[in-house]
Amino acid sequence: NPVTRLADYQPPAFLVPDTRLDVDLRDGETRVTAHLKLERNPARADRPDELVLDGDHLDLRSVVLDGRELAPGDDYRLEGPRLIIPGVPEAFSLTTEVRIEPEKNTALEGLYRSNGMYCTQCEAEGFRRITFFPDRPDVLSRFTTTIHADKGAYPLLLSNGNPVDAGDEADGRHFATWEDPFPKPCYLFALVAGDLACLADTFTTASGRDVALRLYAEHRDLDKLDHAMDSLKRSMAWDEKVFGREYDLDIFQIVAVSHFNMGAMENKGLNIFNTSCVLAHPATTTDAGFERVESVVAHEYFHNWSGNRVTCRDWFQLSLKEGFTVFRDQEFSSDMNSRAVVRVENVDFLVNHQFPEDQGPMAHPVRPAEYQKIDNFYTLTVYEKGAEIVRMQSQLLGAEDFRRATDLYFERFDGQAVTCDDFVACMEQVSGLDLAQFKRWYAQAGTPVLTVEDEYVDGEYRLTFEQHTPPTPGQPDKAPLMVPVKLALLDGEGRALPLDDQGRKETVVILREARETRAFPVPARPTPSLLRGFSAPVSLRYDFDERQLNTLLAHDSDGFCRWDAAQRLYFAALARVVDGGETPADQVARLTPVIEQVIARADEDPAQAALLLTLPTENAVGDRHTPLHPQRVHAAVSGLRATLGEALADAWWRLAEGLRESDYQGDGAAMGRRRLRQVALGYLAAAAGAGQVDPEPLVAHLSDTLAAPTCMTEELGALRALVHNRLPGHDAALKAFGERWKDEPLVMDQWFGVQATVPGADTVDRAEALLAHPAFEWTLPNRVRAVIATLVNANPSAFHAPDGSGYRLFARALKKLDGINPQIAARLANGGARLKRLEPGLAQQLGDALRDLRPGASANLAEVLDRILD
Ligand code: B3K
Ligand code: ZN
Repeated sequence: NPVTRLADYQPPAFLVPDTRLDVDLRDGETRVTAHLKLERNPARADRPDELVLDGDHLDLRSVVLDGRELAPGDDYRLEGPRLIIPGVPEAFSLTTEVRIEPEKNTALEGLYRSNGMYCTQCEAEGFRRITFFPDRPDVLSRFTTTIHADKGAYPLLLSNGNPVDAGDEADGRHFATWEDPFPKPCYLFALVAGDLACLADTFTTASGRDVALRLYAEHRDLDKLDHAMDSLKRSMAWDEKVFGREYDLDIFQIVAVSHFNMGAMENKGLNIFNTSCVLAHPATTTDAGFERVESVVAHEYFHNWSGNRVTCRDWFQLSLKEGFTVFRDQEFSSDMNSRAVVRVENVDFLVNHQFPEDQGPMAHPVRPAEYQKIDNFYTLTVYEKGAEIVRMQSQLLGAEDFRRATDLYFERFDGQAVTCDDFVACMEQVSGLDLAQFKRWYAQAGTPVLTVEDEYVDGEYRLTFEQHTPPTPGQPDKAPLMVPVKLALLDGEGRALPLDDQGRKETVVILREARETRAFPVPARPTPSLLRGFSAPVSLRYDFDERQLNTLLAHDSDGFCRWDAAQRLYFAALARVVDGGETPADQVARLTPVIEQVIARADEDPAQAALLLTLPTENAVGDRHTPLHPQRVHAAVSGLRATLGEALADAWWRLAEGLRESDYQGDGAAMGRRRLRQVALGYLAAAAGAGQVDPEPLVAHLSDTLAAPTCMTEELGALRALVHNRLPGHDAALKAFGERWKDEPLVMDQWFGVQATVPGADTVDRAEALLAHPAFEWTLPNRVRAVIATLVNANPSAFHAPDGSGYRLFARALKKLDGINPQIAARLANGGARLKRLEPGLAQQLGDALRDLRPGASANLAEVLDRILD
């Protein structure tokens, strides 16, 4: 695979101020004519006289330069996927005509078909599958797009910008022309042709302009668009208020498509969404689904400024738009919901998904220095750790200066393609801070470990911080980072102590050295509340004793620290079972008082209580034990859940009954209550499944819920409890559910997912059967994720089946998918990243299965396999 390096960046040789596209859609034969205005880029001193355009899967029919048709071989040549025209003038026009086959495009990149509609996905390098073009984010062009198609089959023709012309053509065909006044890189191009239903609304911007809002989906899904519309309007208002960003076109459109490689795409004025991230209805969508729609709608909308108006110079800068936009959507969700709960959810996700990435073979900096396939770098590191880096800057500057800095950033770089350095420079200019050392966060991979030790002498509490970032692939040595550590000190009653003369009870220590000590004059040895709000994305090591953790859990005003204390108590209990030879029952006496206390206060914030009562996942526990014995970890976690289910059965029943709703409510408080109820039911079901309590009353309760559910959260929760714990009647319930929802693909994804996550090695056989189910489609990424990705990533006791059958299924699926959709195959392959941590017998089997895939693997898949295996 060829490697692209940040150090080799050169500005483009030619600019494309204007692009006119003519797309003639005909089933089996689509023609794309591109009229480009090109001119030499003055920023390129070496003045190359060859024009090089990217192209992929294009059948080139003609090339016309300044009105003269060029001859293949003499006037231009095709070199691999590129079109090369030597000896071009300073400024010229170029028209190319190509044929493409969207119907055969299962990679879902470029122009393709999904359920009878045409749509596009161009980021990162998909535009080259539509026409020849300098397919790089620093070439910004003004696009005018004309689409022609059969009017009956495709009454709706959409592209970026504003509609400027439309009309009928011969043979029952029609056309529409769209003009986007904002110069943009081609990765933001989009086109849709289909027969879709529309939900329309308007939004009046702060300056009084009316924007038409249109959401499109298949006709049967028209009733599932209200939540997305509501989320969109709230996003638009929020971005005006919080970031001063107003929408800029007269129309904003979102189209839902069922075949989509990821969540959604921020194409200028025409976002395209995976149906799973836009459709929502209480009967078919869980509360988590509603939250996801809200945040993804916001995220893509926010890109209009952070990504589109100001875009990336090159793909190494991806986090410039993604990290910043994730930060923006997290802040939006915090303002729309409970800030403390959203913060814990975001940290939980980062720590349990991004940290493992940063500690494994795929570790890379937030701004990578090189890649083989950029598709493989749309990672949790670029997105989530990137968001934490922006968050730290926002905290270092404070709210006011941060806003001034983002204003400066948007103003200074509007219409430009820029770098992460440009972003940080705005922070520095406004605040006067020197962020040179801080910028190591962008360049250095790996999770920093922050070890804290303390002593109390002569009325002084001394904290010593030691930071160390372990080596990652290609980066053996790390330099100290700038680490903001927000902290408080709690007294015996859990009250925060004054830390200085002004009586402040919270402070931020900014670490710069490998080892530093800070002293605080306090009357007695306190309990430290460290890394409040998760002020830096580090792994904190401090030897908390159980009494301190109980104090933090009971009294800390910081939501993250409370949750972290609970997690530490659970991890410690599980470690005593996994490695210490104790049993789950041995943990009950220590954990039940803690849990009872959380339950007693659950009314205050049921959603937060649900988070505090949730045990760590098997993956999270497994990542703390080397070598990894997945079955041992599974036995410990499921054993503890069942044991706590039994020991606290009365309390769980009180919650489950007390929180049961008679009518559906969609507000946040109701969602919090449902969430806590599901946690309670989960404990009871685990106990019933393990035979530790009589299953009969619970089965009756769950069956009642399934017979008349108030919403999908309740219905799916009841199904999962029955099926995962193999309770009486689980098969019949699955069957009934599958029958009831067979025409709702997104619900069927859940149905597949529930079955693929039944704990136990025999689920591999079950998964094989699911792959043979008539509703399983290899070309539908949501379905592939529902069965295979959930098995691999969320069901360790099945994936790591002792006989290696999980690994063989994994390898077979990767091979099959690689021929259909290499991006999806490569993403799924990351599920093998724990290989080196596995106990030797399993590591051998997984390695053997993956090594067999290397010959003939796509560039996407090969890059991931190489990292995992080498
Ligand atoms: N920018 C897109 C992701 C594109 C992924 C291309 N493989 C969605 C988002 O982050 O908003
Ligand atoms: Zn994004």
